[in-house]
Amino acid sequence: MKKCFVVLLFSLIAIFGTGSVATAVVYTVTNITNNSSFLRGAPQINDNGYVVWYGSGNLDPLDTTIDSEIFLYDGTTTTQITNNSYDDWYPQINDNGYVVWYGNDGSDDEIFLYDGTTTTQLTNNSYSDGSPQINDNGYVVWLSNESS
Ligand SMILES: [Ca+2]
Ligand SMILES: [Ca+2]
Ligand SMILES: [Ca+2]
Repeated sequence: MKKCFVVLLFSLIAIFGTGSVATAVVYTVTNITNNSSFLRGAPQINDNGYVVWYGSGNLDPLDTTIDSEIFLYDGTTTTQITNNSYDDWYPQINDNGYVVWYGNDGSDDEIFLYDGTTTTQLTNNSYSDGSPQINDNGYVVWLSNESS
């Protein structure tokens, strides 16, 4: 058995090592957004194909008073996670579908967490919080500026 494995391994190395096997790469392009909003960006994707980004719920490209919201695409459906009158920015998603981002509470930025059902505000202070990251165990890190 061990012998067979070794033979197979070397065979694979021989095949791929020489680059003699032509492989056809097939791409499928899916257009997740289809609107005229100028305010959208920072898409992130997890290992399950879920995508998050920030964008505007207001589709008027000339309206500069609009604020940004957080969107989640699960491979089939797009869900707007936030719906408020303040800016929400730069979401990050882990492989469990948890999303973190920072948003303004009216005076400064705070960190928010969406667990697939509920949104929880992780910070509540008077200084700036931003750049959150979440790992697959649910740990969140972010940058705080207590002097701002
Ligand atoms: Ca918003
Ligand atoms: Ca804050
Ligand atoms: Ca605050």
